[in-house]
Amino acid sequence: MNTETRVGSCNPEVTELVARLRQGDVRALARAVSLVEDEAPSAWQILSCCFSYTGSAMRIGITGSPGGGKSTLVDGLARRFRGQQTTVGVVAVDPTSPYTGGAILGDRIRMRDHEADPGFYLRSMATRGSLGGLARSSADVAVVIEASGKQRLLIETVGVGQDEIDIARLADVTVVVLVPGMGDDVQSLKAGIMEIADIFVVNKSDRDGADHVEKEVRAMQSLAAEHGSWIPPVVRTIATTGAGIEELEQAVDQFWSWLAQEERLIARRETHWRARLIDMVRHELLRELRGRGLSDQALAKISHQVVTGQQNPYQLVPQLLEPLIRR
Ligand SMILES: Nc1nc2c(ncn2[C@@H]2O[C@H](COP(=O)(O)OP(=O)(O)OP(=O)(O)O)[C@@H](O)[C@H]2O)c(=O)[nH]1
Ligand SMILES: [Mg+2]
Repeated sequence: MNTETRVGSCNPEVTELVARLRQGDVRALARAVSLVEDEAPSAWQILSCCFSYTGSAMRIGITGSPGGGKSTLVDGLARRFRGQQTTVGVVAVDPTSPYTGGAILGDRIRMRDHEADPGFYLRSMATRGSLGGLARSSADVAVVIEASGKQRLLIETVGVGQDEIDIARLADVTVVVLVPGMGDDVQSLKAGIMEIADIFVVNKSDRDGADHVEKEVRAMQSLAAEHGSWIPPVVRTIATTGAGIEELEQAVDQFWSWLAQEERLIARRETHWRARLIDMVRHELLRELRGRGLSDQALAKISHQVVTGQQNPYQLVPQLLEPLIRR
């Protein structure tokens, strides 16, 4: 299929915007990302248009405790990749958290170096109130950034909630960042986050206790029932000096090679898409219903009626869906 026919299925404005971002126009890319993030009316078309250009980038998720040095590691990896002429996109999901504060500012200062580099693009995203909304919008933003031709995507999230774990799950390679001083806390980290690790990083290894954290991880691994044939390695880093970044890159490459075998990457992406497709359908259905008057206010009213016995939810839901079903 040639490029023109694929892009041609979108309206002229979107086609032009996507063509521009594909040619490396950073402003077009920033605009497309904003439209997608804001769920503007053209968002769907932009995504539909961009999707054809995705699938070949390596997506690396970096997650872990707040302030663990994730952004510094992302920066270090990005620099290495750029040094090899590999283009890089970063989606930094900022928790706008009470934990570290100023993280966005930190990211901006560090990333200023990359500003003039057309092979690098960073987007910081703030957490939204809507449940699951952040995972979806970061996945969508990643689609647009990848369509601009970035070969590697780094997705940073704080592994504090299910939402963030869902985001990390969108990656092909998930790096979980731990730090010394967590001690027995490794076990108390959200179980989910430990399970999604393909690679563990013990960052801030310049501090005491890196051994201890590594031991904790190993102990946990030996208890885990099923590993498959990949046992997540533990890489020690000092992100601020760059120590261990090369080893981290090697671990990422090794995992990527492992994924390429036996169609593991395809299987992994299929699992991700299964979850995303369900989420997309659910989201679109709800959006459709909201467009037909199911506002928050209406929802509150109906809920009240359900509680007071004036409405039967088992009759109501089919009624709500009825107009959406074409027979
Ligand atoms: N000593 C030491 N400090 C580090 C290291 N890596 C990062 N830091 C510092 O730790 C602080 C937090 O680093 P960030 O990279 O912003 O951490 P983060 O995980 O992205 O933080 P949030 O996004 O707010 O969760 C900064 O002051 C870094 O300079 C390290 O290896 N050793
Ligand atoms: Mg950060």
